[in-house]
Order: sequence, then C-alpha cells, then structure tokens
Amino acid sequence: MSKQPQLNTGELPSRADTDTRANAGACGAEGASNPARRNVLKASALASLAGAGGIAGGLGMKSALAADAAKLPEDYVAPGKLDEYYGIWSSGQSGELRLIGMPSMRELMRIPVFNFDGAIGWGITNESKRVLGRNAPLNGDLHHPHMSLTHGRYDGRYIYVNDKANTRVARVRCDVWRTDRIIDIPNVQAIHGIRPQREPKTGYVFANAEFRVPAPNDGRFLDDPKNYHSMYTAIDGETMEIAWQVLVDGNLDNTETDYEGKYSASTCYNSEGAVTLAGYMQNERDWVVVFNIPRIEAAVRAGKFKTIGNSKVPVVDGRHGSPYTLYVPVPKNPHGINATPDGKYLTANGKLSPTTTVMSWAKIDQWFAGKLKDPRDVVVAEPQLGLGPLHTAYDGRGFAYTTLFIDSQIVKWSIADAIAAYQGKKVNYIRQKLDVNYQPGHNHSSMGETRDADGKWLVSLNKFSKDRFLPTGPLHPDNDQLIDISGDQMKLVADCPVYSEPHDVTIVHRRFLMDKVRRVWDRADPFFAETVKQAKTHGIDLEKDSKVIRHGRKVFVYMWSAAPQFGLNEFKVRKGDEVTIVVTNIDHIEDLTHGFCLANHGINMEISPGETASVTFKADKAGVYWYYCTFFCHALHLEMRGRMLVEA
Ligand code: K7E
Ligand code: CUA
Ligand code: CA
Repeated sequence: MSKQPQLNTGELPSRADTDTRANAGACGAEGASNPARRNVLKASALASLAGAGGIAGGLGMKSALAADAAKLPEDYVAPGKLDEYYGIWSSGQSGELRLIGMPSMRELMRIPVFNFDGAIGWGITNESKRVLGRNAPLNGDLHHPHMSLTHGRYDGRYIYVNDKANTRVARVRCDVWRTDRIIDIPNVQAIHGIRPQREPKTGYVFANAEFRVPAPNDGRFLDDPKNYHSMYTAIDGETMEIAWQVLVDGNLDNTETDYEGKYSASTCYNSEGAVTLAGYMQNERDWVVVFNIPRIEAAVRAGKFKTIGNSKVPVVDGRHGSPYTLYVPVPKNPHGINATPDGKYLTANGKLSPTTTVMSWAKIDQWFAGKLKDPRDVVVAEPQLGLGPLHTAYDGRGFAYTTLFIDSQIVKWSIADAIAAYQGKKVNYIRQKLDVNYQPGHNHSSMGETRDADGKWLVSLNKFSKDRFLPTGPLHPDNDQLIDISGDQMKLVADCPVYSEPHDVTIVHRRFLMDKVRRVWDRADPFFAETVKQAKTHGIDLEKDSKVIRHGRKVFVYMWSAAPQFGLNEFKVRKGDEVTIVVTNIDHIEDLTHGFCLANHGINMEISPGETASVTFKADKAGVYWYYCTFFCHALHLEMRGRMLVEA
C-alpha cells in the first residue's frame, strides 16, 4: 500500500452508492487540514474569542488559514513532514505486521512475523530461525496487533499478535521493530482474539482458541464433538511463558480486558458446540464469558487444576457453574468485544443480531460478589444499530463507532443515550451512519483502546473494495478507509488499498514510540547475541576480523561489511561442507544497510547498521558462486561483491 496524498483534483465519486456527504472531506471543502494546521486553526479560533482586541485580527487570520487549508486534504502530510500516528496494521493470512503512517496512510515498514520475507531474510537467517523455530511453518494468519500497556496507556515496548493458522502468539519489539518471540499454544487450536492486560502493566496476554478440538488431540477421539473443547490461555507478556489455561464451554472468538486488572472477557459464537454452519446458528443467544483473574490465579496456586498430555500448563475448569467464570447470554453469534476508554463498560457486537450489548465492569464485580442473581443483570444497554455489527471503537468523548458489515456502514452512537434508552427513556442514541466501501470488519480509533483515546481518526477496515481501485485481476485489495471523527459528523477522508487481509490495526500516537525506536543496532542486542557468542568461541572480533575457520566439515566464514566492500573478497570451501556465513555491518551510520545474497543458493539477508546476521547451508554444488550486496549502499554498491569457491 502506498497511497499518494489525494490532492484536490475535484474528482467526485460517480457511483450512486457512494455517500457524497461522506466524500466532502476528500474535496477539502470543510476547513480540511492536517493535524498541525488543525491546531493552528483551533488556536486562532480561540484568539478570536479572547477579548475585543483579538476579534478582528483573529477572524482575519482564521479565514485566511481556512482558505489556505481548503486547498489541502485533511490527511495531507507534506513531503519531509512526519505523520502524527503510527498505524500498526495486521495482515491476516500474509502473516506479517505493517507500519503505516497516519493520517498520510503511507506504508513505512513491514515486519515479518510468521511469514517468509526475502528482503531481510526472515526464515533464512539463523537469527530469525531461532525466533521462528527451525522447522516452523512460514505462514500465519495474523489478525490482532495490540501494544503492551502500563496503567491503561501504551508503553511503547511490545506488540503482541496472534496466529490463527498455526495456533501461535508472537511478540514484536518496538525499539527495533523485529519479532523476538513466537510461542506455540498447547491443548487448543486456532488462536484468534488476543489482548494484553492494561493494569497495572501488561502482565498477561490473553489468547482465545476459536476451534474446539479434543484435549488431548492425539487421535483417540475424532468424530465426537461432545468431547471437543476450547480454552482461554494466559501468557506472561514478559517471559512469554504460558501461565495457565481455562477450560470453557462453547468456543472463544474475540477477547478484551478491563482497566483494573481483575477481569477479561471473550465472545462465544458456538455455544451450540456445533461442527456445521447450521449448527453454529441454532441458538438465539450465545454468550460472553467473563474470567475472574484473581480467582483463577488462586486456584492455580492452590493446585486446583489438571494438566493435559505432555503439557505442564495448569488447566482450570471454568465451565458453567465454576467460580472462575460468568457466562452472560447475548444475542446470536457475537463477535468483537471492546472496552470503553473510561474503564466502565465493554460492548459485545451482535453479528447475526442488529444489536450491541453493553455490559458494566462494576456490575460484573457485583455479580461475582453474589449481589446480582441473573447474569443478564450486568447488561446496561442493548442498542439496535443496524445489520451485522462486528467491532466497536471509541473517541473518548462518550461516543462509540460500530462497524455494520452487512449494511456497509459505520454507525456513531452515544453510550450514555443507549443506556438511558435501555432504562426506558425516549432518546435517540444514534448520531450518524456513514457509508463505507464496502463491508467493514474491524474499525479502530486513534488511541481508542487506551485511557488516552483522542477521537481524531478512525479507520474502517473494509473487506471488499469492488470498484474503488484500478482492477488488479480477480483478487482485489481490501479497502481501509480513513475517517475524520474529530467533529460532530464523521467524514470520509481517504481510500487506501491493502494487500490481504488486514483485520485490525492499533493506532498509536508517535509520542509513545519515536524516542524508543533505535536508528542503529546496539552491538549487545539480544537478537543476535547467540551469534556473537559463537564468534567469541572462535576467537573472532566481529568488528575487525574477516576469516574462515574450519571444524571438520563445518566451516565458519566471518566477514564485516562496510560500504562498498565485504571483509572477504573470496573464500574457499569443499563440496559437502556445512557453511555458516556471519556478516557484521560495521557501518554504524543511520540508514546504511547492506545485504548479503549468495547466488543460486536461495540466500539473502539484510544487515542493518551495527547488526550481525548469519546463515547456515550446505555447499552442495562445486563451482564459483558470487555473493553481492542487495541494499543500495554506495555508488559502488554493484561492485560490492565476492566469490565463494567450492572445490569438487
Ligand atoms: Cu473481526 Cu479475526 Cu478481529 Cu476479522 S476478526 S474482522
Ligand atoms: Cu553494501 Cu550495497
Ligand atoms: Ca451460535
């Protein structure tokens, strides 16, 4: 995705199903501005109110700026200027994470996680294989990226992501933007929703298993769905060890945590325990299951758990009637579950019901304390929003924005008014419905899953783009649409094609990240520490030495890289040797990256400033093989190459 700023060409959408009101923003007619300009506008507006002396000058300045601003679309970020937000995008079955600057929607970087990446050699280098596991599948289905939090605010340390395809959870470091841990989740299948705890600091990362399977799943039970299970998994976000699991009734779809570190909750669309489409839709109500974290921890401490098969993970029984869980019946096949940034409520979105169910954390507390009888007593509102509600985002001003998959709309509604309506008052809680193009899944607001929700931008992640872009063959891109939510009315600002198939995004203000991002590698970085340790045992100073060390049939080739040269012009091995090439980039200069590609061997790796990268392979072909640099680093970049000579 690389969306050019949409300049004001006056090109209006021609489709009848396109909301012209929604496109006003793209035409820049309504005081459109970038965030910095918006602040200037605000300041001048305030100045114009500040006493008689300010009025004339203030108004003059304001209208001049408004005229100026009218020339630029709202998402315009001038060349050389930086975006205000990092959009941290998932990529679905592409298996990677993407960084997109917002509001420009310019793609900044891709971070391979579960996927192969030939540009940096993810899946090729020894360092990446240590993270991936040597025989790990090189695909994944990455739906949900969430940043670690401290006291309900982003702390810029990690992004946690799920892999539905291979039942894994991974962590990406936000200082170097590299995946540093990938773990398998035992006893379950298909990790879908995940959430880091908000309070006091991401301790647990919770992970939902969507597909029910036998436990243990070793072939003893097959076509016996009554013996299929799903479990809720708590992972220690620091060590990435699995702390415990909770056996549940039904399945688990999406999950959310509170702002106090006491509860988390998941949607279940398969209360039926079915294995067919008709079966999943049988019950009028499925449920939200709420987990009582302190009680589960106490049970684990008291030894009230089982283990399954070879796994040592404590499994607590949280099925109906247990003291650890609360099952709240909600309308048919709920999907997204989202906590409000004021820490009071969470909403479960109906999917097959036109409603969203609003629950109160305080009432959940009362239910566990035995003060409420009926699980439905924790529900404080159930607004009718439209067809196919999937996910809800918040602006921190009391409004919620829910995607309507079937209606192809975002509906903006007032939480307080929805609660009033549930209590029987005659109020209209719906504020606006905005057409999106088309069929939105997730949406996400800037800072919206934290206490710092700032209500500036909303992204609608639409599954279908149909006619919105130049045709690209039968496979279409998705369409992620940028929406300005800073005013009373939502305004569609930009269309942005994205490759298959992001589900979700986390929008983080740059103030939480910019100072934390490294520009060159620390030589002591744990990511390649193992390789550095190995070099030491060979008596190698990676910054200075370029030499070949042989141990029987194992050959270690050490070389530095400094534009435009590798430390070795050539090296010789014998056919059949196991060769490990270790390259250290001694150019400690920002942005001076080298690559190491070995011809006809399927090997390429990136070595950023200060980094050490290595690869191990069998030299199974005699002959001359050139290696060369793949990142354009110097006027003599093409000349930055050398030879591997393989003796027959
Ligand atoms: Cu709604 Cu996997 Cu978050 Cu897709 S899930 S949309
Ligand atoms: Cu080094 Cu190109
Ligand atoms: Ca169901």
